[in-house]
Amino acid sequence: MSDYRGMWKELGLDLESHDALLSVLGGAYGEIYLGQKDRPEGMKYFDFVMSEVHGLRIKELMDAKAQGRKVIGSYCVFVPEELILAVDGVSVGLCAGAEFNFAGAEAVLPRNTCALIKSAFGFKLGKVCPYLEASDVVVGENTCDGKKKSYEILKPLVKDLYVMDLPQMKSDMGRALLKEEYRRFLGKLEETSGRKVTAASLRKGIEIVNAKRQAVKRLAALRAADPSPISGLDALLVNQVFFYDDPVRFAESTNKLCDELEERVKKGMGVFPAGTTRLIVSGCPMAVPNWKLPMLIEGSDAVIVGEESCVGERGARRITAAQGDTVEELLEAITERYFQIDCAIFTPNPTRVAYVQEMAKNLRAQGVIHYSLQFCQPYIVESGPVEKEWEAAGLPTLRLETDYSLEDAGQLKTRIEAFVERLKGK
Ligand code: BJ8
Repeated sequence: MSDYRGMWKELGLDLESHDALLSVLGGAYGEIYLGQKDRPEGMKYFDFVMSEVHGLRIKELMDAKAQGRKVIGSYCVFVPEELILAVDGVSVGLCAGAEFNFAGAEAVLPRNTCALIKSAFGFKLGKVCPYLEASDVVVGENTCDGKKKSYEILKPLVKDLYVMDLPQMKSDMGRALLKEEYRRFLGKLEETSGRKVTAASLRKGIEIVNAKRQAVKRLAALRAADPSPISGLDALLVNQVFFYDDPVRFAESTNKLCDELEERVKKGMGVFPAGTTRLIVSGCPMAVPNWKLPMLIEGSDAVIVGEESCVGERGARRITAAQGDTVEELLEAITERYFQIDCAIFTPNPTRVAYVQEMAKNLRAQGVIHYSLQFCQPYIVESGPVEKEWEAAGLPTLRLETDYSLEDAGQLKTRIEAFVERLKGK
């Protein structure tokens, strides 16, 4: 890695803490990812991205800023990258996947806050997230109560916080609210960038994002093969890099990986032997470097063949119709696409249940692991009814609740192994 210390210092990072974080992250990556057997060659690109996730990619953001482009950071898949690209901005996901400086986070937030929110605060207060420090605007949203209220505390800590007002019901009123919110966000982007959105710039933004979504959809479909040509850990990594990388380069690299995976499928090559127990993970998003659960599952004689998560199918499976000759028509198409996201913050949220069943059928999964972060009310509350429906439909389900620490790893592994045993031969 080149020497980026000058850049990190300029961004106001705490160099000592940041060095410690990178060293832990690098060690965990080496152990969890590089230790896997028979990985596709195409994963080398994603290894490279991860090795430069706080280096080269941040340098690219700084270069973009020097050219007058704005960096927009966010924590939720309801923030449309299409709109950001339409003002020539750069969209980045913000750090929230590691247990870092939780003591600092707990000084300003209740202890019983989910790990994702505590992580975002831990990174901010510990000054170790270059994405956050490089962001010209940080976008929050009133999704769950934890996030909604914590943005009030985040506001004075960041340069410019914009909070999206999102609906909670799939009603006509909810849809209208989402469209008006996206119109307001477009205004904010125009004001921040000094650029006017045109139908052509918005259509181009839609096409770029559609291409990267198509690429991850292609990857998702290839995992229907038995043996699966890629591990769940690697597929998750691709879905995580989705939020950081340049979108055009990401789509190209993912498609190149898929070309290779197609060849593997033709030859019957996989990372795990054919007949390995196939699982879907459904629930809270897993941000980098939250690899704990997939690591435990794939170390328990099972392979993950799909993620029903915002870092996965829930976030990427729908494509926006790039039709329309006016900004208004395209905004309508974007609203239509995002309004279908089946996050547990919606009440009721029936399409999520049905979609997991469809995924299980298409991907030949034998069971579902429902993953909730501790204190995440939306997903924990929803886990009871969804488990009942999946079990009734013949889809065995294991409900797990955890956080980012490794303290419960042994206990989780025992439960996963017992579940995999139950599924053998199904
Ligand atoms: S669209 S899932 S990215 S809100 S884990 S912070 S819900 S208490 S992340 Fe999410 Fe958008 Fe929904 Fe997706 Fe709250 Fe739960 Fe914590 Fe969560």
